[in-house]
Amino acid sequence: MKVEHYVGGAFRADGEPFPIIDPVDGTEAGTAPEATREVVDEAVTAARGAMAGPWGAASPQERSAALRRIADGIEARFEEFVDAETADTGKPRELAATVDVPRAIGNFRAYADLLYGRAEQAYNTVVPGWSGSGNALNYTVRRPLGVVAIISPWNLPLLLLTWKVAPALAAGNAVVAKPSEETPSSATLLASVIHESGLPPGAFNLVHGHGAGAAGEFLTGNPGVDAIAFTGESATGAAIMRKAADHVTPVSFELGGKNPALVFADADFDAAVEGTVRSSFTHSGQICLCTERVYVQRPVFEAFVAALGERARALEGYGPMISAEHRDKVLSYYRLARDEGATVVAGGGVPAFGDRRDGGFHVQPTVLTGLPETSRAVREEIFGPVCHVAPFDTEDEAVRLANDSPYGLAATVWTRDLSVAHRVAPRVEAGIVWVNCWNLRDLRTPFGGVKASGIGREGGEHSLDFFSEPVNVCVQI
Ligand code: NAD
Ligand code: 6OD
Repeated sequence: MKVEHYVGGAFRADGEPFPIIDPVDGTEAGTAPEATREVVDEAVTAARGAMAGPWGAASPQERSAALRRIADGIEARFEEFVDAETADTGKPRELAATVDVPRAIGNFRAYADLLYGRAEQAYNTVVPGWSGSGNALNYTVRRPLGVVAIISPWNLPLLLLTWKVAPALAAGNAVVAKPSEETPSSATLLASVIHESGLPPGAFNLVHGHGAGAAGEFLTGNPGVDAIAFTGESATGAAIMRKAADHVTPVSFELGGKNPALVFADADFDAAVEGTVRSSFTHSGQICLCTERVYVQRPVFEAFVAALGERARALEGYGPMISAEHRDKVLSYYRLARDEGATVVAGGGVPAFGDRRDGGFHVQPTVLTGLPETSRAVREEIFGPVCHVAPFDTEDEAVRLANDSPYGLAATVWTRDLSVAHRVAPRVEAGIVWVNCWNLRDLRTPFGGVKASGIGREGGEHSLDFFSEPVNVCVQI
């Protein structure tokens, strides 16, 4: 497919082409155009124009209907989206077909539903009351922020882009989106669906290109941008925050993690092992919610390590790292862990397939033990198919180990004891704690991270809160 920008309702491909690499075999699969500062500025101007036109005046019901048309448009081209997502990321087709693309549809429908059913109540609250100098009627309206910049990563390209685009449009904003330079294809298809859906020109714009010193930075530094919603690495979030400070631009950040799993001795053993296989190795560990630190209560520690190692060694059909650079980063952590004294229970290297995949960026699913909590492999986000397993004795120790991290995105707790689950979960410093499950999502619930894992919450009305501004109107009676 042809990867193009989408600005002011028109597709264009100006800018130096850069290669899109197939991570499965390392070959060049196509190119994408690198947006210049002028293209980015034009996209922001187009978005401002849309806010001044019919899109800015659209009612919540009209916006809801628009989101529904976009969801239907993705559904109608389901296989094309699966193809695009699979080609760019190298992830197993089944994953794209059961998670990424359905969730993109779900993201638009969730906000269409939320808007349609609750627009009036949620957006206009009437509070008759008393002010210092006399009777007054106060009411609050929510208005969109204006032009929202959305910058997204490569790991779940369509899911994470639409997770922000849907609520941003629902709240009545115009969007300029920049997907990851590694995975531009599904975003381009989305632009095509949005175009066909009849959304007014400029309400959604798409620019391609790199981040630092390029399209991403041109966008976050543009004074016409009223808010920035970003998903990606914590270090990138810090760089964007510095840029946003110039114009005091509000930010919503979903950042990195080093997520713990706490396995208590009374847990359903097989479910905890299977759950940890999923939470550590789905999409080869390239999901921000993946587990990289596993703490197991001592009576079942040895058995758990053996079972997890066996399952990791038996994994087949897993996808590659996104790029040669990322593969090298993950392998450097495998080496570092060894140097720091780790025991490698499973994996630790590069698989040999004897086919075209040997030119790609695969690494083996890896289970480590024996590292001190101070080691870099235990503290730093690796973002690959790897976890370190360590024992604990008491509930307090488990909580202390889980919280001893600069990150705080997600955690899992495995136990049959409801009292343990309810005592432990709220003490874990994370935006979401899953009990006896992982990545079970209700799109109305708050999603986000604490500490270096993010700023703010997305999901349901939490996203609508970020993407709109309450304005209080006070009428003296
Ligand atoms: P990244 O931070 O390298 O890139 C993300 C996006 O930011 C890309 O579009 C990139 O071009 C852009 N970018 C990079 N530097 C920029 C700059 N200076 N200014 C503006 N834009 C810039 O992240 P990645 O490697 O694409 O994704 C992996 C990371 O994302 C991991 O750390 C992972 O934990 C995190 N992540 C977090 C969540 C979450 O919900 N918390 C979800 C997915 C991924
Ligand atoms: O499920 C979600 O809504 C979400 N934001 C997932 C993030 C996954 C990170 O890679």
